[in-house]
Amino acid sequence: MNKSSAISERNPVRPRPMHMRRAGDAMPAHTPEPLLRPTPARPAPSFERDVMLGLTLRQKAIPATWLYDHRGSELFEQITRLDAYYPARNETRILEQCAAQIAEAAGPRAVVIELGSGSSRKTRLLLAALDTPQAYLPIDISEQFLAESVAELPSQFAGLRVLPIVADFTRIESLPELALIDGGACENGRRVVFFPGSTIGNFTPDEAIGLLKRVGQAVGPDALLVVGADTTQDPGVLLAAYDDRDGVTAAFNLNLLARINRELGADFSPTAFVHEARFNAEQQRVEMHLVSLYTQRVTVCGHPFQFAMGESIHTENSYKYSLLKFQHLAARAGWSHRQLWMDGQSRFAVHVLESSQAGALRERNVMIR
Ligand code: AVJ
Repeated sequence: MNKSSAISERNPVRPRPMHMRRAGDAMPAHTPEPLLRPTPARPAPSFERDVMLGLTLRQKAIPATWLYDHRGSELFEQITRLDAYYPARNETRILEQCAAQIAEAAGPRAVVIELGSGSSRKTRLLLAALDTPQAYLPIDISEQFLAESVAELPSQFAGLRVLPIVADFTRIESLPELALIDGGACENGRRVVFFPGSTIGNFTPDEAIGLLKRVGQAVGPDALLVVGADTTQDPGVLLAAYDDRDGVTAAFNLNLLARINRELGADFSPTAFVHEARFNAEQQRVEMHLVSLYTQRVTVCGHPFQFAMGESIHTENSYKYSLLKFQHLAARAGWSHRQLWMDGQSRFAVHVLESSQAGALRERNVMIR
């Protein structure tokens, strides 16, 4: 089943495209609601602070979130179309096969919340399979990329409320927007948290447990969590995926230096650093680094930072979880196994979890203003 047929089967009546509309035609009933911006209750994470602090560490390191400015989001989108980048392809295949069963588990009138929605491409598979989904809340850190990505959704899914939220989803516990979906609580079905792409792998296992706990508290009991996790351990496959021959991943990683130069007035030379992907077998993770080709000094926000030849800035971790290891981690965060799918190459897993019984006693943690 291809995406477009899935979409048109579910929504046989589509509004006429813009260019075919006549003056006087009514606007489509649903357009995405305005982007919800950080409120004072949610202090913006600081790029400057993270970079300045990260460059003073013994192993220099910058949190991976900062890779995703508009250009970074575009480059990542290009990565997902590379032959070597199996996670996106394999996960899409899984979702094509299992979306109907996830939809059955979710039931009618679901509210879909996506963590780090990016292009929202995979979400369309889920939305198309769901029985009259009520609302979609994509959370992403890149404002413009988010706006572009969801612009067409309301016309493709009639009756779907689209509420894009510009935020760092790791702070989900302080998203007052979640309270908005309680407006029509009685008509809403289950909350389905969609967390594809193995983004969970960007966190250390302890951070991942903390995040999944906070997600559970934010969405309340009886929610479903659909999460994609890369299970691959073969260094050959991994290194080809994270250091592609076309240099797209290298450009994605190096874009961080261009962003620091632009936004923090730094003088990184883009040719003085190279992208490197390493498989850390002990930690079962792929690491991305930017390696200094020679001894050099770089100025960021007026402060000098020294680099030895071969010294690196660690820019990303991508943990790879066996099925059992991931289920164990999720259980420690209060989520129990419900469904599980893998692709034919056994490289990628889509786990469907539900808030475990104990979770039903947990308090809802939403702010109501
Ligand atoms: C979007 C974080 C899941 O770790 O595979 C792709 C990012 N980095 N190639 C991943 C990424 C290098 C990707 N995630």
